[in-house]
Amino acid sequence: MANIKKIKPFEEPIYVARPFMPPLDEYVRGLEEIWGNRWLTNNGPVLQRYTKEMRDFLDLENIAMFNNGTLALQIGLQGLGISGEVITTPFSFVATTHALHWNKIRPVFCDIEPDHYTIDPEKVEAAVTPWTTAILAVHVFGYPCNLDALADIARRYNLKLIYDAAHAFGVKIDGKSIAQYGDLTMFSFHATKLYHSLEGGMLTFQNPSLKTEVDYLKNFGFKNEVEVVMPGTNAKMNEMQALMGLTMLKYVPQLIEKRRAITELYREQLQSIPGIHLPPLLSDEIDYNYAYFPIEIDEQEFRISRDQLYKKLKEYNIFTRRYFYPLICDFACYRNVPVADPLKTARRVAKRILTLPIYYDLALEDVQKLCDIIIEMRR
Ligand code: T4K
Repeated sequence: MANIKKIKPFEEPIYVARPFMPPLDEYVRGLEEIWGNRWLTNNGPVLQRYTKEMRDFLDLENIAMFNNGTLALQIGLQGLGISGEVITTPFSFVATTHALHWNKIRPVFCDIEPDHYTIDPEKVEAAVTPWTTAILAVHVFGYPCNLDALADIARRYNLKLIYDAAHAFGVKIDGKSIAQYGDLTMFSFHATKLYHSLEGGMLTFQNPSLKTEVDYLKNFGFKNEVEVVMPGTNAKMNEMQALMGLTMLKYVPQLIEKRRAITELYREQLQSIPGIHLPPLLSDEIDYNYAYFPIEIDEQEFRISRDQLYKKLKEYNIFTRRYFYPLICDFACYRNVPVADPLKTARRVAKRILTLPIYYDLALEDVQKLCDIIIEMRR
């Protein structure tokens, strides 16, 4: 660590994520319309326009919008009538498992693959029991799950296949949106995501009859003014959220392109540093969205631990995150869930993972400086 003090800390904090803000005048123009028509929520005109544009964007008919991704997933599970046990990953944001819990479904945690941290299909198959009704897999960091293998298991055991694609907006496989895979997919449009609607969520699904069900569920179960057909909740997207989502949509290619440039610079600078392990490049058929930039720190080789690096970076005003540590199964509320699998890979990754800052407004010079700081720390 000889020269480390030569590099000055960043003057402004560098966070792991920062929302892209579209030109204010574009949002204000939309706000003027909302002010004028005094329609703020409950399937207003902006949401209707947004939903239509999103359908075109994804080339997908069956979509439903929500006020956040967590409620979208909860409602999706309920709409599909999932019960009993669901096989899922412990290496995700805790909301993935919470959505099961709120539906009184037992999570069955199984291990992940070492390269891109998605659920390991072999472990999924080994975890199937007579009570299993579905697989809830996560395209973690936007890395697509092993779609074919999971679809094959789901078909053979007659399970529903549900994807938490909170990180995967904009990802395509063979030119087709990742939204088109599985029975049901949830996206998060939270402020920290590459594309956002302030907060927001979306479900995409194969079976068109699910649309009516989830629309009832997100609006208290109302069928019309006088009929409530199920005990729904309130998970509607409001007009300000819809306006942000609508305003942002045309910027998606530009947002992804900037993140690609940041990712390339990180890779170029960090790939040969002993003790830093980068996920392998994705195969050619995948158009990635560069949602996150995770690295793994091997304490022996890097000479300081992941946690020491995380702390030291803060001294430089750099706020990385240990997504996803602790594993979900290690949080107090899930610690008593029986885990048959030792979760060897997930446990190793959770100890070593660090996600570095990546967002549209992050200057490449700052990425370079950040890499210099990391590299100097090993010396
Ligand atoms: N499934 C998965 C796999 C998910 O990752 C998530 C959410 C969900 C489901 C649930 O979707 P939602 O219900 O949220 O739509 C953040 C986000 O709040 C959460 O949406 C996200 N995953 C998770 C991975 O990250 P925290 O607790 O780490 O957020 P926070 O507030 O510490 O923000 C991180 C950094 O972002 C801050 O250090 C600064 C920056 N930031 C944050 C906000 C909110 C800003 O610059 N501006 C902001 O407005 O969870």
